[in-house]
Amino acid sequence: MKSYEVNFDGLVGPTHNYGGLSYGNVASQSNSQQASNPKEAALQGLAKMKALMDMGFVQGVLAPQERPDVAALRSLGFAGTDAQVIEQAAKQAMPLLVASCSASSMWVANAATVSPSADTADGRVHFTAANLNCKYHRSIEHPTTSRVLGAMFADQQHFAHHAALPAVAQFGDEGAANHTRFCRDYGEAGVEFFVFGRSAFDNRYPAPQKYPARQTLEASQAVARLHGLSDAGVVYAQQNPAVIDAGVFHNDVIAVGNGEALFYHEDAFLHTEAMLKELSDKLAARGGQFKAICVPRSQVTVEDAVRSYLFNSQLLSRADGSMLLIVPQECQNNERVWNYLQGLTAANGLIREVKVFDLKQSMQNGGGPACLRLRVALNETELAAVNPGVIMTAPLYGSLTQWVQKHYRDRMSETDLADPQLLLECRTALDELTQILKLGAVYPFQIN
Ligand code: SUG
Repeated sequence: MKSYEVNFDGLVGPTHNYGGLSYGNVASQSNSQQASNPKEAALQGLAKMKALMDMGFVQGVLAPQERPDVAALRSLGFAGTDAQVIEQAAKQAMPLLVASCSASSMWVANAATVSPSADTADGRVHFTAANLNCKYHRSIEHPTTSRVLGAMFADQQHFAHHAALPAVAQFGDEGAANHTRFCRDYGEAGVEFFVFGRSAFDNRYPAPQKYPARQTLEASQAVARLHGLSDAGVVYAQQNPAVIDAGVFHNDVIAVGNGEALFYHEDAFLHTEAMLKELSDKLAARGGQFKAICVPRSQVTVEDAVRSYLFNSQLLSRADGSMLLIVPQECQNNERVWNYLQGLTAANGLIREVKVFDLKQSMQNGGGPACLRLRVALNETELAAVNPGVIMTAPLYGSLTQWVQKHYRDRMSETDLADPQLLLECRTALDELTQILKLGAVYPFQIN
């Protein structure tokens, strides 16, 4: 049976703004308080989805969340009508209003960890929503994420959904941003690669000194257990704490994998040799041949990687077995990174082509091409069981573009977030979106 890796991209929400909310994420910190352009952000994201669809990849779309999150503000003690809740929060605790307005759910690589049916004990595709509990503005995403994923992958015969792990730092889970899967073919059993930043219960693992390590070993192990993965199909590795302190807040800022290949920076991991050997041995036992493509620090520094987001790229398989790398424009703007990429494709190795996308609006908050997509490997039967409303087509692209043009503002600053009219605009837009994507009622304002 034919299998696919489907990329579900997060649609940027109408409140996209630069709140400076993510300590440890260099772009988020350095663009704090700048005015954003939500309309442009959403159109840039849609252009990438359309381009991948036009290249022949199966592309899906994941809906944004209801923001401002009035219920979250109410749980923090603000009361009255919705407009009064927003007004009070703006007066008394602007940082909380900003957090409750974040469009951060667009980075759907953090929405969940997904294990394809070929890897799981019960033969279903498993999803665990990420608790994202390192940052308040992201910790409020998972209930709606679970409802949206449930509406997209509703068929219980094929899809199993797990609630987010306990919301404490010891089980900090950032979803697929720290998870990659290696396989010979998407439909065959593979090796799932979980990368953690620290251990919560075992102090033999070193931790970063400056910035938080968002993913714990214990969270990764819990997800592997929930999904029914076998030891033969799992490898755990620790991120180098020094790169977390240099701004690599997720593993997908320093490494990306696809098929049998891992493309990574020389400084990405601890105990790299042992880790590569384990990946290679476990993949070989499943009939695959592991290929490691290491980018040396002499050519691209960790700082270059963080600035350009070279590794936050999408590594995609082409029909002839070679691979294509989707990178953000910031890679072209960095001379060393661009030279490296020219050399890489000229060498005629596994990665033969690089395509550049303008995702500046998202990049300024630390979200590149890979952050914007959640990969779900599906066989033909499973793909047929996905809610067809969320699979990208030319007409859907047309409808979503028109929807953005109609509902989105082209400028958003802190004062705009305090405008109670924004809440009404967002709810009107999202209500229409759930009809376009045939999701049913998934938002708090639709179900309460
Ligand atoms: O969690 N930025 C996101 C970026 C997530 C990128 N995802 C992956 N690498 N997979 C984060 O730090 C910034 C929001 C703000 O500052 O307004 C933010 O949440």
